Amino acid sequence: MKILILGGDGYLGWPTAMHLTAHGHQVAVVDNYLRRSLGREENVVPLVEVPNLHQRTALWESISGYQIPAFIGDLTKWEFVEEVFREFSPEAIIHYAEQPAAPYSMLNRRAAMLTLRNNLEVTANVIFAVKQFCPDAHIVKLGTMGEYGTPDIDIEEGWLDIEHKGRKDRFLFPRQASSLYHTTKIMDTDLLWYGVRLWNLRVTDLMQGPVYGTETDESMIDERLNTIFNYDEIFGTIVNRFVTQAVVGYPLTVYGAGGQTRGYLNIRDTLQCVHKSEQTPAQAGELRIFNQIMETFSVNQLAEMTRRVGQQRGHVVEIKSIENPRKEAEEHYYNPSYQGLLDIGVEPHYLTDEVMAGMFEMVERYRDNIRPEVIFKGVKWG
Ligand code: USQ
Repeated sequence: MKILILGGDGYLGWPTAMHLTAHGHQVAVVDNYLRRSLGREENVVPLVEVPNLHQRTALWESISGYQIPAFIGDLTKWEFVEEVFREFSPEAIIHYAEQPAAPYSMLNRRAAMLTLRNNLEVTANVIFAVKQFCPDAHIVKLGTMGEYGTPDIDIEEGWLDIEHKGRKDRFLFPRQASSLYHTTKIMDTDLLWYGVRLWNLRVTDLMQGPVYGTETDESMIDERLNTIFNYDEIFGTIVNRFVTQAVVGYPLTVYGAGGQTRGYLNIRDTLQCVHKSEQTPAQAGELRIFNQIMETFSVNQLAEMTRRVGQQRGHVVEIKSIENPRKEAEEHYYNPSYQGLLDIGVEPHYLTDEVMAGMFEMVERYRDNIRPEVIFKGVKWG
């Protein structure tokens, strides 16, 4: 298959590109380095600097023999989108090309507008490009579990059957995000649903939870192939952050009561989920939605686990509840379904003490790079 990966320089995009070529696909990547430049503007850097996309693809080719053409440009610009789709003619598109951080979207009005514009314009351009250049191509889009929020009922996989005044119909599951980033993902889902209804597009929308880790089969070949690992408040996700905090002796930043429960997954499972989705595509005229998580944890459970594993490795780990900078429920019901991806063959990797110890090992190697001042900035939702 010819697969175009949008956002191919990111935390998930680059490992996906290597993984899919290693599984026999012809892959091209597109990126405008937005995430890198926003990080520089906010004065945060990943734990380890990674090579640029041209250097990464050249390195991967020299090691594996697989070529990955890289298009550098901005997918909000239609001329560039046209050029990429004309030149590569994809059969599947994996769309990660978005501003990915909830805290970034809540920094200020400018960051909020950048997130709204970038995410919605890229998604709309992808829909128009598929309609015009490759209407049979399968779009695999990365959404988020945060689209659902934390409702007081079970969360279904994307859809809800409703009976109202004696009649029944099926609707998108109600969505209510907490950050503006998560709100753009809701709007993306709506745009995709529109493209599916109007133009018969085939779409899989993956409602992904927070991802942890960096290690994949391909990155293990050479550490220069590693993906970015952020531990700062803006771009870092909780498990990656807690492990880094434990290594540097920074008290684990539990926001508020710590009962916030989310579905989590190993980065290896992101690759599996995307790969399996692409292998069993949605039908023309179908918006297929999967909840992309493998297990659930509360913030307190993750903090306890980090302390346990950290102490076993000789770190002194303190847990500290701090005032929650976000506006979110700190104790709530949470019961999402997540069967669909298992049904198409995904085999979960769970967050065990051993897996977390592997993350500690990597972070300990780069301990001297950790900058404690970026761990907490206090970006407020209010
Ligand atoms: N949290 C803490 N302490 C911290 C960091 C986070 O208590 O130091 C809490 C947050 O308040 C939240 C939970 O941990 O309740 C998860 O936060 P996160 O920063 O790991 O994840 P989030 O901001 O929700 O966003 C991340 C990814 C995003 C993805 C989303 C999936 O950055 O791209 O869409 O996870 S989900 O959370 O299911 O919406």
